[in-house]
Amino acid sequence: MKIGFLGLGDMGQAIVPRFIAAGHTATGWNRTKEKATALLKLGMLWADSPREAARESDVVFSIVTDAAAVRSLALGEDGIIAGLRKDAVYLDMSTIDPDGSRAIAAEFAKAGLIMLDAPISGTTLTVGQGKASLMVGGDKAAFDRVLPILLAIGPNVTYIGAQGLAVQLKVALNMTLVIEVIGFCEGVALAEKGGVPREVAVDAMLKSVIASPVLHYRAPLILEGHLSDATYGNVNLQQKDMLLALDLGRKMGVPVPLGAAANEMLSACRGLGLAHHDFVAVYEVYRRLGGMSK
Ligand code: NA7
Repeated sequence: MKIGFLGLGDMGQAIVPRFIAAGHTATGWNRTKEKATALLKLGMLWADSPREAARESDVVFSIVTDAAAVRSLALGEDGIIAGLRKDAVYLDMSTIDPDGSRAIAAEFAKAGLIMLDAPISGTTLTVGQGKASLMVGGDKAAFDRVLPILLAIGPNVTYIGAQGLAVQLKVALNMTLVIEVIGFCEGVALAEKGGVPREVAVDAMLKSVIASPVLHYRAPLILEGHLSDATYGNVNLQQKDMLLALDLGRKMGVPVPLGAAANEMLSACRGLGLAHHDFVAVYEVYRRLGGMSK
């Protein structure tokens, strides 16, 4: 199949090679062209605009930072909407607010075109391992048509329901993930201040019932300390999703007190100049609050 791919940030760069490896033809575009260099060497073709990428494609994906970015590349003058064929399908994989996603999909529907919300849960690491999971909302028949292509990303593809419900779920999932990891940081800090070496605390906790995939792959970053360059999701990106969750909770009348507390810890990371580190930098915040020396 011919695939158009817009947004070659960390996630896009991890996903496109999976399509190429599965034998699809990928045509990519990114606002900053330099980021495409490695993918072009892998065989990805370049398009000069989202419209051009969409024109020749059977399926078009985007994955960019926020709703404003999705709007600009989907609905702009040279956007996907200007190039997408009626028999093609557009899937946005970004984590954005459900209403914003539905509003963009409504513009496609008005033009007789199909857009699905298809956020991905995973990191560059889990995408590379084929372990990321995809949630899809919108037209079920279109979902059934693109399912074989989605399986190139990973085996866990779930149809969630109507337009916007997949991003609704994704925001809830990311909030849960952040609370879980920050809870782990809090527990390790408590053990460490009491005299348990950090490695021993982390090792024992990962052998206990609280262990989970996300704790397993982030725990090494906690052991290295916040100065590690590795990042699966920096503080700014995670806080974007926490703010989406807090906003949804407020609008719908669903209290999310643990989400609010976790979000405050992300603000503390930013205040300490740790915004571009993986959000396990929260561990460093606990260490400083708890009076632990380096
Ligand atoms: P990155 O690595 O920060 O990449 C962000 C991407 O979004 C990158 O391709 C950016 O282009 C692009 N971007 C950001 N703003 C715009 C605008 N205004 N117009 C066009 N393109 C834009 O993020 P990830 O890949 O980790 O995550 C992307 C999404 O998936 C996000 O919603 C996560 O929550 C999940 P650039 O290279 O800066 O020109």
